[in-house]
Amino acid sequence: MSMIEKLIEERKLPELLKFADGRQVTAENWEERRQEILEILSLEEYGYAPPAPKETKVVSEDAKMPYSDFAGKAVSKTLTFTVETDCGEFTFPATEIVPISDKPRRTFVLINFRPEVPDRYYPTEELIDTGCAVIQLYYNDIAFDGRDDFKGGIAPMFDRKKYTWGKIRMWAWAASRVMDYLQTADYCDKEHVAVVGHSRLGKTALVCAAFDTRFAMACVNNSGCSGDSITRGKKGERIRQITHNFPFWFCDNYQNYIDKEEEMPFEQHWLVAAVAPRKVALGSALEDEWADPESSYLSACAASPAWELNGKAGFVHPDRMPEVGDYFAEGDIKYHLRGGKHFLSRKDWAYYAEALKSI
Ligand code: GTR
Repeated sequence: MSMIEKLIEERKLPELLKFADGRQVTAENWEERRQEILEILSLEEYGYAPPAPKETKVVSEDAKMPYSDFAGKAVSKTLTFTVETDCGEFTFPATEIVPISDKPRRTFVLINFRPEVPDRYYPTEELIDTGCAVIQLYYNDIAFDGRDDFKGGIAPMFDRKKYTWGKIRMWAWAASRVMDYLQTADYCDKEHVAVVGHSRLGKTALVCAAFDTRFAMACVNNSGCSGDSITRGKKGERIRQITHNFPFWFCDNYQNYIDKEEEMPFEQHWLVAAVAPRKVALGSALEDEWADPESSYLSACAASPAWELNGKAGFVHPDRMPEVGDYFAEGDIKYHLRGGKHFLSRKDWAYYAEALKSI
């Protein structure tokens, strides 16, 4: 047994490639297993979301931006989207920065903490230089990231008895509405759209791509607890702390596993695997102990069989833990460990842009 296999075995993870009824998962029934995983994660962790609306309408476009057009290299626009909900219309904005080119642009959907462009998590000019478009939504425009008894944003637009979604799923759902729009956007290379987010929004990006197969890749930065990090044996943040500080990110059932991680009928590597056979790019930072880089890396290792099953490479990595500067990009799961703290840095973006251009 390899060193990594041993470390994974010590975590006593629930089986990824076995159905709840004990059947073995094969390449042929992987999609059925993927649906089962998504069902369990909806029931136990993130809650159920309403179905996609019939239409995501662009109701206004504002081409005026306070930052000009980035030396004439890109066109920027703020769009306003409207969707029909069970309680009337819900409207939210998003800002796109599209490099000027006559070819379709690979596109990032960035779920961000602030609406401004540029932003400290959005190095705009560097990204324009990669040739990729970015469309950014601001998470508080969808649902307020705080205790509001689900009274603001999209939350009260649906019956909570029916749809138990926590805010992570609400933000992810909105990113899927941006994807609805991208299906109609001339500039967008529809086969190469990635969803990207950092920290709580890294968790969101991973959830979004797991549920929405139109995304070719999820770029998941420092997502940690309830994101890409395996929960069993995890250091730093655990279910107790995250559900105490941010109960509204999840459905209520998740609280059943406070200090009972070993009883969870699921694990976070299942969420990573639910993106298979598409791509995932995971990013960790050495000093981000709260997220626990080791548990993210082992999660990538443990998720890999979902790709291997489909005859794909999965996660290609050496038989050791990662070191600062490592970037394992060969397989379908890409992973990097950079130095420094919890942040979505230019360095992380450089890896994600390289990954999106390579797929
Ligand atoms: C922390 C939270 C983490 C992470 C982070 C962030 O307070 O405990 O799970 O999501 O916030 O989003 O910056």
